[in-house]
Amino acid sequence: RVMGRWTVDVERRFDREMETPVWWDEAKFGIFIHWGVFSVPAWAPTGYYAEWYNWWLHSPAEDGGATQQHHLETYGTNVVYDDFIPQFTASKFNATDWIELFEDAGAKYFVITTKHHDGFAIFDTQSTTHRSSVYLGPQRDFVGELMSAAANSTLRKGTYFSMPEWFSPDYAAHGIDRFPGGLAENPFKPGDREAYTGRLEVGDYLRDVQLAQMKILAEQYGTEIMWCDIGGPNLTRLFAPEWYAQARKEGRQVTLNNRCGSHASFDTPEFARFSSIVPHAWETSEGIDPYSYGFNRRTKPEEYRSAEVIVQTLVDIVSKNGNYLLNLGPDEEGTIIEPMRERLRQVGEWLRHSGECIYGSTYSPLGAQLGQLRFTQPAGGGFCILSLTLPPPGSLLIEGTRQLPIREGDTITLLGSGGDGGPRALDWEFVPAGEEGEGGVRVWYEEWE
Ligand code: FUL
Repeated sequence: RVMGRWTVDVERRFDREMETPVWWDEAKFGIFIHWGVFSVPAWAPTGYYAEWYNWWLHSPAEDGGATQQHHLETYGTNVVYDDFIPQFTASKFNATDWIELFEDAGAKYFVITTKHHDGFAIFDTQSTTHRSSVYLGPQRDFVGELMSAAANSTLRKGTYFSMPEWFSPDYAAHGIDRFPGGLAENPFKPGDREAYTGRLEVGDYLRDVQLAQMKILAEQYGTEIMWCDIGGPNLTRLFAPEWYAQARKEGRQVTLNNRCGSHASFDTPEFARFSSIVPHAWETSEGIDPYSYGFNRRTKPEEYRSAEVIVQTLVDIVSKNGNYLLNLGPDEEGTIIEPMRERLRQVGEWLRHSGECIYGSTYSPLGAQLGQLRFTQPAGGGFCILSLTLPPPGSLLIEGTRQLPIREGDTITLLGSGGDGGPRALDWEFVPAGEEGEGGVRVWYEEWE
């Protein structure tokens, strides 16, 4: 961290319909949770999302028939997706434990799947439908439990919400029959489509299910991020202005992503990130499992992103003005398995000593990167140099004196390497252009900790 005299205000947001809240801009790191009935089979071929289980089951052309084959071998023809509902026991779910884990990881917010494309909700859907964990299976309101536990924490609360219900006849009534293949071609017992367990009579899917549920999440669960998924027919134009107005009245700042259909305030690249600074608000989401959001028993824990890779990704994203929403897939009992926890705690350790270069920072007018180095501008002034790789012990030459706003007398510290885990002051010197290329600043240290 360089403490100098040089700080420039950067314009963080423009060209969105709505601005993101200040707390969201400052938060940088969030935890995404994909959890639901798909956590029971928890299976997909490598490279495919496990939370799409029911989709692949009925779309053999898309995954080479792998899911159908797995299903027939494991469960036979007599088990359909809704038969998994009773096995979604959540018997080990402990909201406080999850919240503590997210805090230990250094996350500042979370977003949980309140209802995925399978239409099975884990909050109280009241009279919109009873296809929910409150009325079926464990008969518990998991979103409610998590929101209550979060109330005693520093975390901001977000709700993932699928705009469509792929297999719902009510959604199909909008002319989008997303049940591929049709029943006749299914090798399974008939009735999984017709049953659509928990469905109630409603007049119109968009008004009586989709919009009504968004209002429930906003008004009764106090969500601060409405993280809609995949767009399609929607009534967000009716939902958003009211929600924003109400939040403003209550002195709260809320936000809605670009998948709700209108009133977007941030972009959501998926398993992807921008390679240069993008000044409007954006957030990358991806799994700790490198192929899936939902828990996939096939993925070996060694394949999970390591703490090192997670920190590198976070640093890279933040240097380009993004947020990082790292996803975990708990199992059907509500357990977040130890290999995931371990990695999260390690990420938290790094953030505890170097978080000042992340939280509340902005991208740097120096540009985002120089080789393996990334730059951010912390709220307290000066700037941060973050190396994605461990430089050899001895010294590090930061090239390009012309761009580097370092002056004689400025202080450079190595965060997390002092005796008490705090910063340690380092010697540094200017290197003139010449033998060592264009010159720059050489920072000395004995060894990396
Ligand atoms: C996608 C969904 O289809 C995935 O299952 C996942 O929820 C991701 C965040 O958004 O579009």
